[in-house]
Order: sequence, then structure tokens, then C-alpha cells
Amino acid sequence: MRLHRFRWLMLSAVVALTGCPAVGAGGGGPTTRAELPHDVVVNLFQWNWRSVAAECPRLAAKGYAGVQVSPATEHVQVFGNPWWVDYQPVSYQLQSRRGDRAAYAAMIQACHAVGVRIYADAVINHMAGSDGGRGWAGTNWTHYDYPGLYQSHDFHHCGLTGDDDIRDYQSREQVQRCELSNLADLATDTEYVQGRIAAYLEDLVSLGVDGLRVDAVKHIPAADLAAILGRLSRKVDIYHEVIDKGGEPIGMGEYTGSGRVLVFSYGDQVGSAFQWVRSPGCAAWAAASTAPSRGSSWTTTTPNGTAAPRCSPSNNPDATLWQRFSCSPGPTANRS
Ligand SMILES: [Ca+2]
Repeated sequence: MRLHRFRWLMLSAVVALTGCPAVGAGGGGPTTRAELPHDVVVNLFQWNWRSVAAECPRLAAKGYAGVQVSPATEHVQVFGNPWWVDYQPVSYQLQSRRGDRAAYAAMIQACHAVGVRIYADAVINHMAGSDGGRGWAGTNWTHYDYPGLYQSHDFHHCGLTGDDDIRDYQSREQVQRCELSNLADLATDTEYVQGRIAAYLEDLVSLGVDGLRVDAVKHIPAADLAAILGRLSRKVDIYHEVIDKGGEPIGMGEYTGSGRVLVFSYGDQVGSAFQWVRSPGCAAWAAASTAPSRGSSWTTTTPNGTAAPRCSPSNNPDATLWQRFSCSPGPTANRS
């Protein structure tokens, strides 16, 4: 993904919607669809492999370049199947709620056949977060014992916080060696663990994935990550989840040596772009017209185009984007 390109598109959308200049939009950039980079990736979070395969032709027709899919490994089983089970692996077998190994491979082939790339979500910082159970593919595991894969000595037992959970995000050692919400933290600094993780990633690469979204990277020392990824036999696109919005000792810049990083401050930056409303010309527009719509949940125009709420910008600089408007809903405005 080229995030700066996507940002440009978002800012352009603001201009098109309002006619007011977006902060930092600047000039240049593509002006026609043909000029746009073919690099937009959609995250089909929680979709099963068969459904992703079926969707790829439609994505290709719309110009999408790739799909990020959910983690593929065997995971914990929890009543109700909450989303986070995918992020608690118990083995590196490619058999999950989303489908088995054959379905995963078929998905990659189907998407490649129409020119859509597949990006795998790789969970490598940790294993499960509870005492034990039976995994989706039948593996009987306990918190620090995953048969044939990891034993207790393959995990960090940081000994820094009583229960070994991360308490202080100002402590690099806690963040990277203690447990994230009780998730058994792999000793990624050891040769053995690095080898097993690399073998898992190599398996995904051998099936044809085009890239890896690496989960929970802030919790893995950059040197460990580089050592693991350096073992891959083929170069693939790598992008790291590093939740860095400032104020912590571990920053996303530490990880750019082994891949790109997901910029979690991006949303804040987009929000800041909307501050156009505080400029004199656009403030007048906002006061005299309608508030910007907030997706489908905040509709400010009525079916017949009358009785829209009157909105004006707030002068409170600490307010969130949507709090920056003081609105009096019209009598037939639809707010849900
Ligand atoms: Ca860790």
C-alpha cells in the first residue's frame, strides 16, 4: 500500500465534497482513474477463504490490487467465536475457522488468476492467552505447551509485573518481554523460536502469498523481527502493525528496516485535514449550510432537501472532529 497516495485521495474527496481547500492537499497528483496507482488493498477481515476466492473477480473488476485476509493458523476455540480467536494461535497448521490449507491455497490461486494479491496476517509475537484447551484443528494445548512446537522454555516469563502481564507501556522491556493481555509471549530472541516462526511464514510464502501483515510488532524487538524475516526464501511485501501514536519509547521508525509500517496516526491526520471548517470561507459555508454527513448514521439532509439542521463550527480546539460542530437538528433530520 502507498499510504501517501491514499491520503491524497482522501483529501481530494474533501475538496470535491465541499469546494473548500483541504489543509495540506497541495497540487499535483493523478486526475483520472487511469492515472491512479493500482495498489489499494481491502481488508476482508474474518471472511472465510472460499468467500474471499469468490469475491476476487469482483474486486479485480473494481480495480483493487489485493486483499488482506485473517490469520490462517489453528487457533483457540471459544464459545461464540469472538473475532480475537484468530489472534491466538495454538499451532501453525493452516486450519482455522476460515478454512483449511487446501482452501487457503485455492483462494490464493483464484485471486491471482484475476490479478488480485493476497496478504496474510501473521501472528508471531505470542500464542494463546488462557490456561488450555483444544484447538480448532484438534491440538490439545496449555498456556505454555503446544505439542511438537513450543514448550515453557520457548516463552518469555518476564518476571517484572507479578502476573507477567504488561503494565507500563513506558517500559520497553515490559512491552516486548511481558504478556499482552496474558498472551503467552514467545522468546523471539532464541534461535529455535525464530526458526519455527520463519518456517510458518515460509509455509505461507510457499503457497503464494504476496505479502505479510505482521501482528503486534511493537511487542517484538526489531532485531528479532529482522532475524526472522531474513530467513524467508523469497522477498514479499511486509508491513508491520506498530501502534505508535507518540509518547512511548518504542516507535514505528525502529521497524522500517524490515518492512513498511502501518501508521496509526493516519486517522488523526485525516481528521486534522477536516479543520478547513475553521478557515473563514469554509466556516461561513458550514454556518450557512449543513454539517458534513457522517456516513449513514448522521444524515443532515431530509428526503425533500428541506429542514436540514443548522450547524456551525465550535471554537474548542480540543474537541474531536465531530464535536467541532454545534448543530440544531432540523425537524425531520434523520439521526440514528
Ligand atoms: Ca514479545
